[in-house]
Amino acid sequence: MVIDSKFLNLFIKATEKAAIGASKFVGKKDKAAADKGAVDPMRAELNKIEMDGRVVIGEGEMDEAPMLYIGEKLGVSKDPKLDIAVDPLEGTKFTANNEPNAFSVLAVTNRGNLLSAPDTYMEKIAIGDQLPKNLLDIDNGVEKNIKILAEAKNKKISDLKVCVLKRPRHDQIVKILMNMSVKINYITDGDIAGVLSVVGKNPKNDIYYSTGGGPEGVLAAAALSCYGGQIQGRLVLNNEEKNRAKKLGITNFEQKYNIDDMIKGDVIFCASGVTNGDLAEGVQDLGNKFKVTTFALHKSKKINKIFTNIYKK
Ligand code: VTB
Repeated sequence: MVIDSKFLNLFIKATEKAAIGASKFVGKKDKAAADKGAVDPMRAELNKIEMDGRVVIGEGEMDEAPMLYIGEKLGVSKDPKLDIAVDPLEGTKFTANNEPNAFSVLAVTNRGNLLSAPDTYMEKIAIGDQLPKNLLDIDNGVEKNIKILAEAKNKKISDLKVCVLKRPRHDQIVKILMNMSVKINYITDGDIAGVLSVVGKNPKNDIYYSTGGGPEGVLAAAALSCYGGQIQGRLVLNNEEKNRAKKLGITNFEQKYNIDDMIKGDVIFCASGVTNGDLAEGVQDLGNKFKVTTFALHKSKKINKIFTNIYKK
């Protein structure tokens, strides 16, 4: 079942209003205020949409308002039944410090087609399109995965570019990559854009290889699925998080999720820039109005486009 194209503009409006809300806090060194600045307008817009919407990926679980929490119902109609993944502000740090790559993002599928995962860490490897299905496996380890990828892409290992989230927890991955003379492109935050750097016209990277947020993993998977890219993820859960995962129906805590396990069927994905970034330009304050830019995908309609909209203040 496809998602009606009339919804695309409505969801774009939700991320654009969120981006405007967050943009008021750019450079203000207040991550929490910036996040709330995005959440409130996103919720208000989503609640206007004629749908029976349900948050399956959010910033918290069960009634954790003011965040858009997992299980929250959105919209004003009984149909269509849609599942929504939200990250009202991806890059709270970027926003607080006025750095590039902050954006407001969401993904939408029909009911039951998006993995509902708790807000925990997720190990992730992501690669682009035109590659054999389920080519890589987290349990292969870094060295084997890199060798398999080089062979599948018919590239020299030293020509492969790997995107890594700069964190001490990745020291071992980095050590192996360096020993193999692979090129490493670090990001300091924002691994939705990191994962998406493996697809597009001239992909910046051949693979993303790091542990970041689980919600960000599912959101990135939604976008990747529109390109034919691949991702494999595994949640990283402590005991308390295992209980939270259980409540969302997850029983196998070691499960490796391939892209088809995270996302099925039609997808709408919208990312509106707060600050300038790889996916979209940031919000521009034009005095009496805002100019907002959104990178949007609608899988079934083959839409992959940058939208620009003006909002009166
Ligand atoms: C991850 C990543 C996000 O924050 O959640 C990261 O997926 C937090 O990681 O894209 P640490 O706890 O190691 O700081 C982002 O980079 C930005 O929200």
